[in-house]
Amino acid sequence: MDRIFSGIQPSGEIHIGNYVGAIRNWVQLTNRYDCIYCVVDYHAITIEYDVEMMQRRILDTATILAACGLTPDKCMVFVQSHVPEHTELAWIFNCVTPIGELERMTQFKEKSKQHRQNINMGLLDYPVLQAADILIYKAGYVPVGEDQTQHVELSREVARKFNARYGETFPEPQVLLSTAPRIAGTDGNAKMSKSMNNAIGLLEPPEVIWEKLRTAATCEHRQRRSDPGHPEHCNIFTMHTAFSKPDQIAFVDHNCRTAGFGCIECKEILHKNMVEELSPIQARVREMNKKPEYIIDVLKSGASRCKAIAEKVMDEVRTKIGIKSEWL
Ligand code: AQP
Repeated sequence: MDRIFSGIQPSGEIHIGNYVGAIRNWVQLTNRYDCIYCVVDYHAITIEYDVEMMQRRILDTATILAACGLTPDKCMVFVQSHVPEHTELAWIFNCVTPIGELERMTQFKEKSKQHRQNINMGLLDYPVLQAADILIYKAGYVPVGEDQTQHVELSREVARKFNARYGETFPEPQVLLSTAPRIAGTDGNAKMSKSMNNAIGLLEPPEVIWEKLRTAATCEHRQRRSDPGHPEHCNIFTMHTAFSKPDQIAFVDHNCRTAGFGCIECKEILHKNMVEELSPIQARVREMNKKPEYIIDVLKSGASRCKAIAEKVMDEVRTKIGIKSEWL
């Protein structure tokens, strides 16, 4: 079976962009692939973070993954720092990655603007660690949101450079996009992000979700109720495509274009569908939180299964680059 790898940062509250752009797709893929999913804590320390909160965030993120259906019978889930081979391989990849390739990464440029006080080496090197995350398992496919496609392309470049220098070792991983690869924030423009005040949290109660949807930006051409809208320019419509059934999407599309209903009615339908999908996940999270040892066991077993794979690949890499000491 082909292998899949993907990761999520414990950098804040998981939001519906993470869910429809990545996690929901991850669950579906477990039927067809050997899947490895990771809580990437070393990535999350590239920006300012609350040290006291980190362990809580890691466990909360893993709990959400399990509540969404990513359980050990279907896939491996673990914490990045529990398998140190990731960072070891990243160092080796640093030595084949041109700095210029990293400097042109869109995420690096954006995060450098967002975190002017803390433009650290980790921020620049982020995609190299990501390449190591993927390639330490020789994963062929990486299901991510649209924002991460450039980084996966860089992983391919890193694999090519390593293979050219040291001999065929790594596959060139391919991106797998979900059907909703980019959800904009409630402001309607920027990508919905944990670190921006524009996200709808996966665990938020219905009334909080409604308040965020009610005030969320819609198609700018629709100033009055009688103005026909353009669903293709409306983030609420994008959310419908992620949460509503095909007949409802067609209904919404028609009524928006013909001014058949107002944005509030459109948002009410979305809210109902969103809450219907998120409620069972929220209930499972509440159940899992009553037995925290379950998630700890999931992460421990995930790490030990992944470490076994990663150790073998590192052994091969050390041999290929000439640093394996037989006398040790
Ligand atoms: N708005 C989004 N729409 C679709 N997919 C998204 N993803 C993130 N935001 C959206 C996808 O979710 C997966 C996990 O993301 P991540 O936690 O590794 O980092 P990120 O992309 O940087 O997510 P955030 O929420 O924007 O976090 P911060 O604010 O900490 O940087 C990835 O597959 C991502 O594509």
